[in-house]
Amino acid sequence: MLDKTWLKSENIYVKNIYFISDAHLSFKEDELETRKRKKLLSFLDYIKDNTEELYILGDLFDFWFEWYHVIPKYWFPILYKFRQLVDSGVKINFITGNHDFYVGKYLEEEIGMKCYDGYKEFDIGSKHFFVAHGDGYAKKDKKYRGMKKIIRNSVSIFLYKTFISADLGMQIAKWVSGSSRNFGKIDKSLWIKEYYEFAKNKFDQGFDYVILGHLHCPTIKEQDGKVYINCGDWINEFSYAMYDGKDLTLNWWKEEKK
Ligand SMILES: [Mn+2]
Repeated sequence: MLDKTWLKSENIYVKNIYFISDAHLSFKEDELETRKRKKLLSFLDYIKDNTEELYILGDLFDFWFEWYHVIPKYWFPILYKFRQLVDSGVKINFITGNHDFYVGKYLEEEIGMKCYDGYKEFDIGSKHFFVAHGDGYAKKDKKYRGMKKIIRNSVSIFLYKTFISADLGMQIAKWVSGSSRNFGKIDKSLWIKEYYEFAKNKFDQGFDYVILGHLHCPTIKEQDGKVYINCGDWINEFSYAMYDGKDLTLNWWKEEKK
């Protein structure tokens, strides 16, 4: 394992850590979806051997819901790739977003991801990280926060799992989802400001790096050595954040890298 690690800074050994968000893997099998999945697979292949950890900051799926015995069938090649990464020693952390509707045990038990609801705080060397999807952080998103409480409570989930068959449940999801592609195109300048305010607030609390998603707008802001990044998306941008043990950077995936 040692040959894969490099001495970077502060005398600690670190491999690159990658952060992505908002792939919104959908049920559609059209050209855009095919391209998206292909790009994501090539990215995962690329990072397989030079990363220690991958953070998925939410909205990996347009809709994910697990029944007691059934999971959605659409994204097997990607789930399999995640499993290969885990088997080769990459830690995958999945902080769920508003579209990853109900993440049960499957992704942890069968794929080996670690799933978190909300946010995660952690340290690498002397650096404090705060990462989250970020839904509900903007003022305009408040209405949604109230709705989330109702939809996502354990009683609603129990009822959905028990009384709605998987096929009907996925059909309902198909009817109601599909807005995410346009979400990437609406004007979110106010949201971007509010997210940066949120990050600055976290800087004041002592965090060095704040990484969020949800906005589909790749953004990087630096303030006195502290960095806020919005990961963008894997629909139009194919952007990701990377920490190499020294710097946190925002990058765009170009398949040629392979
Ligand atoms: Mn989102």
